[in-house]
Amino acid sequence: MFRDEAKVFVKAGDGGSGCMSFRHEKYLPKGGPDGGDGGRGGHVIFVADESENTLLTLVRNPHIRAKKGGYGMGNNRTGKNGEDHLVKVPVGTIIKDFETGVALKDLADPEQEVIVVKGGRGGYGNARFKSSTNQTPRRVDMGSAGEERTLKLELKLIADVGLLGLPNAGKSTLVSRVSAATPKIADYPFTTLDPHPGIVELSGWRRFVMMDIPGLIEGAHLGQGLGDKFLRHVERTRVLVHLIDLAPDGPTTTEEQYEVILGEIRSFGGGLADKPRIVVYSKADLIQDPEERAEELNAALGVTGYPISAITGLNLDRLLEDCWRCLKPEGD
Ligand SMILES: Nc1nc2c(ncn2[C@@H]2O[C@H](COP(=O)(O)OP(=O)(O)OP(=O)(O)O)[C@@H](O)[C@H]2O)c(=O)[nH]1
Ligand SMILES: [Mg+2]
Repeated sequence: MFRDEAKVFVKAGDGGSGCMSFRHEKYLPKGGPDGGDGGRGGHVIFVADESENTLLTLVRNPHIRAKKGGYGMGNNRTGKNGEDHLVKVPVGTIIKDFETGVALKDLADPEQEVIVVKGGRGGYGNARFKSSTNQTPRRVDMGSAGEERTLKLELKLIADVGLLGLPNAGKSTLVSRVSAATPKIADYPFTTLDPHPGIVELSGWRRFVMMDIPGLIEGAHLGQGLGDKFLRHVERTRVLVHLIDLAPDGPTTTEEQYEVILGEIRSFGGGLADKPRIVVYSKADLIQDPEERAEELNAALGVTGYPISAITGLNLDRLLEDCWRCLKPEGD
């Protein structure tokens, strides 16, 4: 899990001032005070919205102000309440006080909302100050100031797609090619030591998180290599992409590499082996006829993989669309 962050300043609307007014009518020269109260200032409300998926808009517009309440008016009319300012944030946004770091709200569910700063109360008009001893009060209230504070927003992102493969299979290269992430890439095993997320953006505002993890080797469940603890980072993903090197430079064949990973995810348990898994053959640019080799491998392994290349871009769009389809089975 990693975070998108934003720092925002929010200010609710000030309450409108009360009105000073006396009733004057033809046959009622001293009709008494009739100044209405001011309206309440607008609140700033954050609401979790499923169509939002980034805090970027807030990073770019970090000052949010709600409207002031209207002034009170004569004839005992109350001022209009200031319009509330609704801010849509992605589901999963945690709102914290910037100074103290204390969490105010975790907007975990769609449509959930919270008033982060309250609008000021409208001031009393002079009609409120009328008493038996003061029939002509010349006093009104200003209305109180709207609350203000600085907030820190954090968006929890849970990886949607997890990558699996032996060291050097090309996992980090793939993430760096399809997202803005810049993981370390090198031609030696165990380049990646920690899980590393990348945000993949597709046309039509579609977006998902792809998690790059360290390579697995045979016996990882027994602690070989870097072990298999980091598999818990892909345990909650909805789909796995299994990369198999078409041009392995060690003694293990492509077929054996596939079996090694399968064995390790079975040993890890946690339902990992039953998750939807897309098989791809990486580094297609390094061999002569990758399509033919893919068919051969599919027949031998009983899967429906296809070749990809992070260098030439072969089938990368297809892979991302396949990931998306697995993430959105209802087809929206
Ligand atoms: N020709 C070619 N080389 C690739 C491709 N993808 C990755 N490589 C190379 O393969 C090597 C390993 O790539 P990485 O992306 O670091 O592999 P990894 O799976 O992340 O490896 P670990 O982090 O060690 O588990 C690097 O030298 C890459 O340049 C590809 O599509 N074509
Ligand atoms: Mg890597």
